[in-house]
Amino acid sequence: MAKKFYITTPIYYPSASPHLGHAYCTTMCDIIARGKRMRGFETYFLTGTDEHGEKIQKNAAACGVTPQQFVDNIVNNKFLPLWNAMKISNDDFIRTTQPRHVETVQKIFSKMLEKGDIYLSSYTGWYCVHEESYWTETQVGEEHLCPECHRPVEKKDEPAYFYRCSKYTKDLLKFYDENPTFITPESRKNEMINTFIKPGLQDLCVSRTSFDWGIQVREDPKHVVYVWLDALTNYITALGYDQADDSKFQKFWNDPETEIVHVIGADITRFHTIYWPMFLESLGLRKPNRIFVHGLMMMKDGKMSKSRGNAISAYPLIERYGVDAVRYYLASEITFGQDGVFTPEDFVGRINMDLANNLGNLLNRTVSMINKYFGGVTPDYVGEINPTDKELTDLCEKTIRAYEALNDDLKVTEAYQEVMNLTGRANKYIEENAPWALAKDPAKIENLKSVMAHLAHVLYVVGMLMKPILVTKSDKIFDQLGVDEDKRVYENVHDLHLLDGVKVNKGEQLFPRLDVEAEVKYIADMMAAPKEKAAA
Ligand code: ME8
Repeated sequence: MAKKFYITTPIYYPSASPHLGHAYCTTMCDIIARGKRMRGFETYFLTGTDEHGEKIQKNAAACGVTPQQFVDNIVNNKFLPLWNAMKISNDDFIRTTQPRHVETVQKIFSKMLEKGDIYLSSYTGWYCVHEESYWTETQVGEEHLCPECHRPVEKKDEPAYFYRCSKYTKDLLKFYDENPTFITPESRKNEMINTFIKPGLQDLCVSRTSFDWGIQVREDPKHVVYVWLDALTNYITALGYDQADDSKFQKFWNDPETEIVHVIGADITRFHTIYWPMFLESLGLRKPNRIFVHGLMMMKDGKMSKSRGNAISAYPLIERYGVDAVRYYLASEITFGQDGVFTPEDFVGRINMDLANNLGNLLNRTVSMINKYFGGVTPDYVGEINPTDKELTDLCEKTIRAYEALNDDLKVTEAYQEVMNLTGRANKYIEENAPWALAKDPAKIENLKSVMAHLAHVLYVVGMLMKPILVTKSDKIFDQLGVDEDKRVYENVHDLHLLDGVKVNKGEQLFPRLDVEAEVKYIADMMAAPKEKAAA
């Protein structure tokens, strides 16, 4: 039976257009999902938008439209077209204003209420609209600033429902201990324990009465459900939890064999690693296998964010350099799990070095030589003839194994680095064997054939392993190698004879080399252009 895999992105706030940071997270999840599907895992990939809350209500009011009109506009005109342009292969798109979600959140709230995990009390404290979070007197300090985003907070005093965190704190710590990879990287776990759990976790305020753009509490309609309780549950409501057809929920959540991964940014670790496991415990449901915390994409002047107005969009980059190049840059330049800084120099340099020089060149040289020396027909693979033939075939197998293991461990950047290393080794193999010299010596014809067969095999392997990133260019590699559509399958990476006697087709440069100075200037100008700023 196929192994099952469920992966999710955060559901983003549709308060403004998504920027390259959002595109980063969604693209990484897409690369992981495509990789798993390609390798035969039964995969479900979810993304969506988090549409309730005071921030959205205020943004909509500022634009003179209803909150629903506001979010519809941003989702339909900004998010969905971007995911389309980035070739995101999500299986579903959840919007928290959809009835399937709203009704299920109401049921979830009722269950928690019935169980005594949620109780009515009143809240007096400091509230940050931007973070949709309450803070204590100590946390906001004398200046009354939000400890998270440093904006001024507002004093609030309202009746509110609370979630009884105290009931589950001990279980949570036990769960962390028993599941050491639940929070990755591990440093994030220590941060959560030391900053939030050890000082004593307060019960969480899970309803609001000061605005109404949210999911109504059925039992007490002047309350709306706190946006984070609403949002986190998307991971199960989208699968049909507690709905008439819950077959996806049974398959991708309830089955203990399914691997469940939530990928999030560091800014929302607390909600996913502390409250979400507790909510699941309340519902008697299993927890995800992993909360993978990726780093933030920064600009030279700090975190890229909508409200700072320093965010850049993925669109102009896709238009000029193509979706494959942008996806490759995102996956390779920033080690998954660490922060990274976007600079035009790194962007152009990365594409030139890896895609144009390393991969593009290997394809170009190989196809040209098969044309020149063998009339365009790839010679049969006949075993190891040249001194480094075996090393190269062994490296192919080793790369495939490392690629699978690293990807399964979510070390995505490292996995694709292995593929680039193989590509680099193949370019070196050309230099070592100097086919142009072999071609001059009729006694070396078998050596020359072997070099071409080996190179074609490496290119097939590289094309296949890169497919989750190079969503259009991998097929161009296969086109140039002459691989039939039905032979473009993952299992064939081990088949050394796949390309025996196959006719190659010389095509265009896979990734034309970029003029560094001109392109760096182009991107820098684009970054300097005035940008849409979030109303929040
Ligand atoms: O927090 N670099 O939504 P959000 C990398 N609705 N990733 C970034 C980024 C950056 N500069 N900026 C944002 C919310 N992200 C909630 C989530 S989930 C149940 C609810 C990514 O629109 C990153 O993954 O503020 C971050 O966690 C997410 O966008 C936050 O998106």
